[in-house]
Amino acid sequence: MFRKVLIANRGEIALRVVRACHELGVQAVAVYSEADANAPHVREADEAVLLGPPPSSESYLRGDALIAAAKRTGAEAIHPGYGFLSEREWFARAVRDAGLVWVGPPAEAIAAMGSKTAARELAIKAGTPVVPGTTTALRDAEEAAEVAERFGYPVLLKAAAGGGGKGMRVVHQRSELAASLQAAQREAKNAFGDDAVYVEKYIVGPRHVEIQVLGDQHGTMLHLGERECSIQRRHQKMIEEAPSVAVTPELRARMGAAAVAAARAAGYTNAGTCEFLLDASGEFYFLEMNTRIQVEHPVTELVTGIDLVQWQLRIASGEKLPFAQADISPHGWAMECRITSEDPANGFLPSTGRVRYLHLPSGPGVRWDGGIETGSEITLFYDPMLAKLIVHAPTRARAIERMHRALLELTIDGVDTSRDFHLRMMENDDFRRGDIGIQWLEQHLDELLHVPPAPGDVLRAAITAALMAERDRSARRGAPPASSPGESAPDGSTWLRTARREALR
Ligand code: MV4
Repeated sequence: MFRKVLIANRGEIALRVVRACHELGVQAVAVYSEADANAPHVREADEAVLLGPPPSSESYLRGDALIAAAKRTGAEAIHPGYGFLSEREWFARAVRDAGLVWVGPPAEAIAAMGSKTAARELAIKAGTPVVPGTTTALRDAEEAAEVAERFGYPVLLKAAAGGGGKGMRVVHQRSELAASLQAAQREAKNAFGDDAVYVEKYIVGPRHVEIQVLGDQHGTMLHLGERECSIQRRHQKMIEEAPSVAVTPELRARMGAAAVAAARAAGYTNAGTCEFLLDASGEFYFLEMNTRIQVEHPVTELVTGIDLVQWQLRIASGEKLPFAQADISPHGWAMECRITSEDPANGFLPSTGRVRYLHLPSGPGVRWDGGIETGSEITLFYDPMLAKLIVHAPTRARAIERMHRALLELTIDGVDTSRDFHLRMMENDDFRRGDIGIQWLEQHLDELLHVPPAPGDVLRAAITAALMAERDRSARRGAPPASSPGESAPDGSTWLRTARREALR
């Protein structure tokens, strides 16, 4: 195992990697920008190196500074986390060329999966089902029309260099094709510097189900089952769970084998994820491979009992996986809510400010992977995800109840967050039935959004809550209650429960 590892990231994932390092007896070197000098990931690490000013381009994206910091501190390996430089082939290569170990897949595997058309070709060769479509760039609208005719409308135009939804255009009929192709090519050129666009059959109303894979450098490649990630908005996932209500053990085995085959074909090692669309008839189609540890990895950890970040480090240091596919079976149900500094009631507008007070949920089956604390300054420099609240329970229904309970315990004062949105999700009938697809959230946003109470209502509720808290406080002192209204908090009043807890603090 390494003696020292540099973590080229910030926030909750940097802290997650620090923890894995410490459990393995490895020293952790943090890096930070001027905005993060007091961040928890810096404090929890064994040492830390300042990269530069707050903008990512001058700090966390500076490959040269990261490699120099690793060299200077004597770190033997770099863990990139997710985002930032985690999927840049050039950085994985530069780390290797500097004589350091990259805690991730080989640069060649990142490159192979980086082009969506190359990834499709690879998957096809491996026998992994892909969405019907082409694997080469369209020459013109004539060719696009020919292909569309062959697969039938609607079709989806996609950027070859894309991913994450940029440069995509749905086309419903021939007459729209030429204009949509032009628009997609322009968008692709702007976003990726490459105007290559190809065409796929458009799958209507599918789920997003992804398979976690884990491979060592000795030829073992396993899958760790699926995550259901359909609750997303504008390609930002909000809730993930494992397993998926739509996946039977038989389907899991087939999707798992398909993911393992694609990963093997790419020469993949370490942790990775194959994204699939799963349609209503149970057909699944490979979309792309994420060549990094993902935000939602904890739900897989909770149902499999396998520490993915520890295994990333073990695999990178040359260890062999000691378990086989037959040893892996999901137990119970795990669910994750992404707690972001966005105001759902305001179109998910990013919110900034200082975290004035933070009360974290705990108790049975609750895990908090966070990167904030009381006093943290939330800026617009970085991703709005503050933390992940993750629960594990025997069944999906109990996981939802547990998540609801944990969300009620959570208080974040000072910035607007997605917490209330998640409470409404846990109460939603479609969600509780598992009756959801990738379009569900955007179609149901209005009914989920918190309607702000009238100003008078807020004042009345605050006075009532304060009086009830005062009564409780008097009771604790053994004094007679100030008044004896005899009433208790209305059933399930989160307002009163929170006010009471805060007043008694
Ligand atoms: C699709 C699709 C429907 N049909 N491809 C979105 C981002 C990129 N990973 C691929 N995406 C999609 N590809 C075909 N042929 C629908 C999506 C899609 C989507 C996929 C996964 C999760 C969320 C999504 C939201 C909108 C569209």
